[in-house]
Parts: sequence; C-alpha cells; structure tokens
Amino acid sequence: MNRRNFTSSIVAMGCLTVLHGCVMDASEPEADALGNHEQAELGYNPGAGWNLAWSDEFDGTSLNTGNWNVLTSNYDPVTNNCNFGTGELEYPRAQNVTVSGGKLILTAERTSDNPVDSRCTGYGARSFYSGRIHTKGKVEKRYGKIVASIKVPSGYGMWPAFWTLGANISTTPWPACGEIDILEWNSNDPTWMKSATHWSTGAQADWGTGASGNYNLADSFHTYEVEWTASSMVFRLDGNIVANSTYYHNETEFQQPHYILLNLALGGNWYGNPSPASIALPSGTKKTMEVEWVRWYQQGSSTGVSLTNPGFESGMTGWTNWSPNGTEAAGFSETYNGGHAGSYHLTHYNNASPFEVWTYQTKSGLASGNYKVRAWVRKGGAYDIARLQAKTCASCAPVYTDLGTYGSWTLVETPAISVTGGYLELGFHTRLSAGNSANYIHMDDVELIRL
Ligand SMILES: [Ca+2]
Ligand SMILES: [Ca+2]
Repeated sequence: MNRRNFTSSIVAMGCLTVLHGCVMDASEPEADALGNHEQAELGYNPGAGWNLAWSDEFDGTSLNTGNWNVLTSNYDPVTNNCNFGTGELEYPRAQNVTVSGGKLILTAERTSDNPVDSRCTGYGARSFYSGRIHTKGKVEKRYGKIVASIKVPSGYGMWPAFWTLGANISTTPWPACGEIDILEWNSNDPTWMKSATHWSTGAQADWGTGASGNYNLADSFHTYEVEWTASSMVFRLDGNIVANSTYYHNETEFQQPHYILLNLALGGNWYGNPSPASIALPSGTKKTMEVEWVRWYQQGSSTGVSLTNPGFESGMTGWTNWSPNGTEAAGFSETYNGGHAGSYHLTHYNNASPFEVWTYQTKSGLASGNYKVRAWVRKGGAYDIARLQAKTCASCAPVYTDLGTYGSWTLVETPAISVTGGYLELGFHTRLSAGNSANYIHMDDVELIRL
C-alpha cells in the first residue's frame, strides 16, 4: 500500500532573508495617496462561530492612542534596536501617522533632513520619513482571526507590513517571543501576500508561505488575515484565497498573547539593502499605506451546519459517489496514512487508471443565506479537475476552489454560495484522464458554514 505516495514535506523559506536582486522600475506610477476615500470599505465576514473581540475602524480624525503606540524615530524602545533589525531606510515619526476618511494613513516621503536618533548614531542618517504603530501593552491577545483591509503602495522599495510580535518581547527577546507576519509585500512579487512565522529553536527559526490571486495587490484595498489556533495558522488573501501552506505549530512562542504592528518600511534587507537613491519615491512626493480597519476575532461556539459523517470515520455513510464513466469506486474511505482527525479520510484514487468521481452530500431545509464549504486536503500529482465545490442543484453551476498540491493537511474552502431553495450539494470532484501512480488526494473533516 505504498502507492499513494504521501510525503510529509514541510515548506520552509526565510521570508526575511535576502531575496533576489533588485531592479528599479522607474516607470511605475505613483500611488494615489488620496484616492477612494468616499468608496464603501471592504466587507468581511469571519464565518460562523467567530466573534469580534477587538477592532479599530479608524473613524474620527486622530489615531486612538488607547489602541496604538506611535514610533517617533528609527530606534525601537520595545526591541531596543535601530532600523528594526532589518536595515530599513525610514525614520518613523508621528506626523506621518494620520487618520482621516475612515482610514489609517501611514505616509512615506523622502527627506534631506538627515534624521538621526541619538541611540542610533552609528547607523547613519535616515533618508525617508514614514509611519509605524503597534499595540504593545494595549491590545494583546492569543489565537483568533486577525484581519485587516489594507492598500499597499506600489513601487520599488516599498515594504508595508501587517504583523505581530509576542507580548513578552521585552523579557524574551526576538525571535524567542515569536513573530507572525500576516502580510508583507514587496514590489518584486507584487501579486503575493507573503506570510511567515519566526521563533527560536535556540537559533532563529523561520517558516513562510504565500497567497496570490495573480493580480497586483498594490494600490487597491485587499483583506489579509491569519486564522491562528493552538496548533495551526491559515493565511488568507481576500477571504477566499488560502495560502499554499498551513503552519502547524506547537511552539510556546505561539501559545501566548501577541500584539499587532502596522508599518510602511522602505528598503532594507528584504530588498537586498538597496541605496536610498534607488527607492521609487522621488523627493517631494508621498506614498501611503492605508488601512480601513483591523479586527481581531475570537472563536465562539460553532454555529456551523451539521453534516453526516464529515470526517469519514463511518466509511462513506452519508456520502454518495457519482461518476460519468463507471469509476465511482475511485472514491472511498480508508485509514492509509491516517486522517486529519480520527483514523479515516476520503481518498480519490484508482491505481494508475483514469477516473472521474464526485463525492457529495446533500443538505435540505437550509435557511436562506450564504454558505461556505471547508475541508482539510492533501494532494500530490496533476489532476484535470480537483475541486472542493458546492452547488444548489444537481445541474447547477458549482462554486468551487481548485485544489493545489499540499504535502501536509491543508484547510481549503469554497467561495460563498447563496442558498435560496434550501438545498445544497457539497463535496469533492476530481478527474484524472491519464493514470499516474504518483497521484493521490485525501480529504477529511468537511464543514458547512453559514455566513
Ligand atoms: Ca474605517
Ligand atoms: Ca477523519
């Protein structure tokens, strides 16, 4: 039974280490610093079972200092370092942190003032002003969904970030305090929400992932989130785009309260320490990182819709396999390599033979509203179709998420689907026209959530 080729690979990449070389793109347009203030802000629904524990909607005309501390130089008194340990080129100051039009605005600009903090004289003068705020001592929580609607500025050298540090950082210095990078963005990979974690194993330890919808994230608002539990972190872009890896953890760094940071850095080691002259921010111009809201949800009692045998522990009870070509038997429950929870999981597999199978469960009598399907998946090899999907009738067009390659169990979910007739079919549809023994797909712990 070694044919299903499951390998427990762990994706690791040091997101704060130096990336590839940097090429300045002088043709990039300037950010529209004042655009879109009159538009409705991005909506977000955390899903059933999540309750808002804290938020800042950035209403009013000034920063709520009950929530936030504002950095006023390139010396960070919390971490006791200069240039934030990453060689960034900016000198944060309060006047570059504003609230208006329902948004937090962190403004970066080039300066010839040559600002130097007296504690950082050995690092030379800074070339830019910018904004950096954090919630240390004011908002510190453990676990939950941390999410924000953010517009990052385009252009070489922009390094906006939405992240957390362990609240014990003053007594347990980085990286042993832990760090969760929900969003980091750089102009070399403009479609990517880069996410990472950092902790200590005695030495610095790093893990990274990313999410991309194949559209440039700069200069428009998008939602960036982490769903952080005691054992895992799932990163999402715009609600539905799930990062390509789930972080499974048990480190003490991620079992304690963290605080939130928002900042617009320029240059630094993620760009390979470029010269100030190379940063795409001409003198006399400004670029902004804008935040419509930041929210921290905590998990409450689940109000998900109950399913029959959602973890396949009772074989295929409650589930139906359909096939257009008589290969229904390619979908079955088994214990091979273990379940995400329990012993069993659903497998779609037919030992190197082509197949197509739609494993689904039906629900009737649902209240009208929007729903999502979630499930845990691991998958290797190429498929013609590999979808988690839902549809409101047998012949209706489905909503679905294409399943990528996941060496480890990974949480995926469908886009929202509107149910008005009370009926939903949900499950997994895969098709493999060319048999390949390297293909496998395992699925477990299906959830139906009313939004
Ligand atoms: Ca707002
Ligand atoms: Ca199971």
